[in-house]
Amino acid sequence: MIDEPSHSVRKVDPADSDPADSNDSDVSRSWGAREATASPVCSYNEWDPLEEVIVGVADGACVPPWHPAVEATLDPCKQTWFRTRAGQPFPEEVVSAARHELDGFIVLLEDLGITVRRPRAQDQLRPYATPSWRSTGLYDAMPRDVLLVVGEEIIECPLAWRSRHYGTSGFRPLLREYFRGGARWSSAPKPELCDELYDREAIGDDVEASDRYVTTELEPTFDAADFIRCGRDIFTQRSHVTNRFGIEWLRCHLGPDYRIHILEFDDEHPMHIDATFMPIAPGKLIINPERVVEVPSMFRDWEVAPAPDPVIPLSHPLYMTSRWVNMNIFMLGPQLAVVEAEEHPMADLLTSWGIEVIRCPFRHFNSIGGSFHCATLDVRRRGELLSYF
Ligand code: DAV
Repeated sequence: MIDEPSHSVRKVDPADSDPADSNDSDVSRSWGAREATASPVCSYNEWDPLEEVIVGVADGACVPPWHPAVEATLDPCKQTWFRTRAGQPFPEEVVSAARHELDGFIVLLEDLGITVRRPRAQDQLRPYATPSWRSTGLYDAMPRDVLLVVGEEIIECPLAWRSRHYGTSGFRPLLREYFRGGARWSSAPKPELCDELYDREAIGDDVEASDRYVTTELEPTFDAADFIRCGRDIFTQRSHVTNRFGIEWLRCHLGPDYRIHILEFDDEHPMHIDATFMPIAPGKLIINPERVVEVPSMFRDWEVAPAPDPVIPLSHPLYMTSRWVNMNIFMLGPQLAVVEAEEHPMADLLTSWGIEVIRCPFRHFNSIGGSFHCATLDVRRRGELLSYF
C-alpha cells in the first residue's frame, strides 16, 4: 500500500476548512461526553488507506412493497418477480449464501488490520406508517446507500423509497458512538414521501432525454450511493432516487470546501453512480462503457478505462442491479482493491494499473443489489482533504 498519491494533488488551505470541527463550546464541555480529538469518522475519497468500515448485514432482507419508485428502477423483465414477492423476505437460500460471503469478506478485512463494524439487523417485515402511507422495510445490507461520509461528517440521507424510510435505524448505535467520539452527525430533512413526490408517468420514459424521473423536485431526496468522492470534488447524477433539490441541499450543507458536479449518463434506470462512474485512485477512473457518453474534461489528465464486460453468468439472479455491478469494487488503499472472485477481466485491468487485487466471492450478495462498494461504508481512511484536479 502507498500513502502518497502519485497523481498531482493540491492541499486545501486549512484556513478554508470548517471551524465547527474544533468543538470546544461550553455546552460540549459541560456534557463532557464528546472527544475533541481525532474524529472516528474521516474519509474524503474512495481510496485512501482504510482503517474502519461498516459492512452491511444480509439477514432479514426483504423485497420492497410494490411502488412506482421501485418499479422505475427495474428492468421490465424483473417486475413480475418483484410484484409477486412484494413485502416478503428475499429467498432464504440467497440471504444465507450472501451472509456466508459477507463473513468471508469480513475475515479478509480484519486480517488486514481493518476495523469492521456492523449495523443491527432490523425486522423489515414490521409495518410502519405515516399520516399518508404505510410500508414495510428493505434491508440493512447496503450502508453505502443510506449514509454519506464526507470528511469528519456522517450524514443520514433523505431516502426516496418508502421501504427505506427507517433505513438508518440499524446504524443508529454506531452513529451515536461516532458522534460521542468527535464526529459530526447530521441528517438531511426527513422527506414526507407523499404521493405528490412521485411522477408515476415518468416510468418507462427515456429518462435522460425527457429529464423526467419518478421523483419530482417537491422535496430533497438522495441516496448516498449517487455520490462519489474525490476530495474537494464530489460527483453525482440526477437519478430516480436523487433529485436536484437533494443535490442542492447537500451543496448548501457542505459549503464552499466542496464542489459538487452533476454528471449526465445514458442509463435507462439510473439509481446509484457506483456501477457507472468509479474514480478508484488518484488519476485512475473506470467508466461504464454503455452509460458514459462523455468523460468530463476535468479528467483529461487521468487514465480512463472502460469497465471490461462482466463475466457474471446471464442465468445468475440479479434482483436489484445490472451485471455492471462488476465495477462496484472497493479500494482498501490506492493500490489495493477487492474484486469479485470470478471477475478476472476487472482484476486484470487493475493489475495493469499496478493495483494489487484481492479476490473475494460475492455472487450471492450481488443478487440482492450490489457488490463491495454498496455493502460498505468507509468510515475512516488515513488521509486528508485534497484537490485532485
Ligand atoms: O446496475 O447500476 C448499481 C448498484 C446499486 N446500488 C447498477 C447497480
